[in-house]
Amino acid sequence: LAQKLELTLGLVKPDVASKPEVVKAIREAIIKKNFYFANTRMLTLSQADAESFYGEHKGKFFFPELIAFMTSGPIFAHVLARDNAIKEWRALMGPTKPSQARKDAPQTLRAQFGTEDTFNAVHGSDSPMSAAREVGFYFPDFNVDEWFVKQEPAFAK
Ligand code: DGI
Repeated sequence: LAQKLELTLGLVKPDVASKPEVVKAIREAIIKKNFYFANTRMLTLSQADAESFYGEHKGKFFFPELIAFMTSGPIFAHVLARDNAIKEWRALMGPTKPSQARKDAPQTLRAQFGTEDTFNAVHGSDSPMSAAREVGFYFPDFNVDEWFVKQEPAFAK
C-alpha cells in the first residue's frame, strides 16, 4: 500500500557542515533510510535569523551558546520527504544530547557525530506544525502544496 509522503526540515549544523566526510556520511544515512531531498540549500544564519528560528528557547541558560554556535558557520538546510518523515528523521538523529545518545542510541547521527550538549550535529522538526513553520523559514519560495500535486497526484487534494 502506498504511503503518503510527509515533509520535515532537517539541518546539518555548523559543527559538522564544515567536515566533508561527515556531510557525506549524513547524506548517505538519510538516503539509506529512504528519505529523499525535496529541497536543499547551504547558508549561514545571521544573529537575528538564529534568534527567530530558536525563539521558543529565548531566556533559557543555553540560548546564548546555541545562537553563537548556530551562527558560527555555514549550515545545510534540507526538506526531507518520506512517509512519517518527522518521526523517522528524529529517530535517525537520536536524543538531543550526544552523550545520552551514545548511551541509549549509538547508531544515531547525534551519537556518531555530535560532540556535546549544544553541539549536536543535526536538527529536525518535532511536529507537523513546526515542520510547516521551519520549511517556510528556510524555503520561503517553496510551495509545499504545489510540490505535493507534482509529486503525488494520487494524494493531491
Ligand atoms: O529538538 P532538539 O534539537 O532535540 O532539542 P530542543 O528543541 O529542546 O533544543 C534545541 C537545541 O538547543 C538543541 O538541539 C541543543 C540545545 N539544547 C537543548 N537543551 C539543551 C541544549 N544545550 C545545552 N547546552 N543544554 C541543554 O540542556
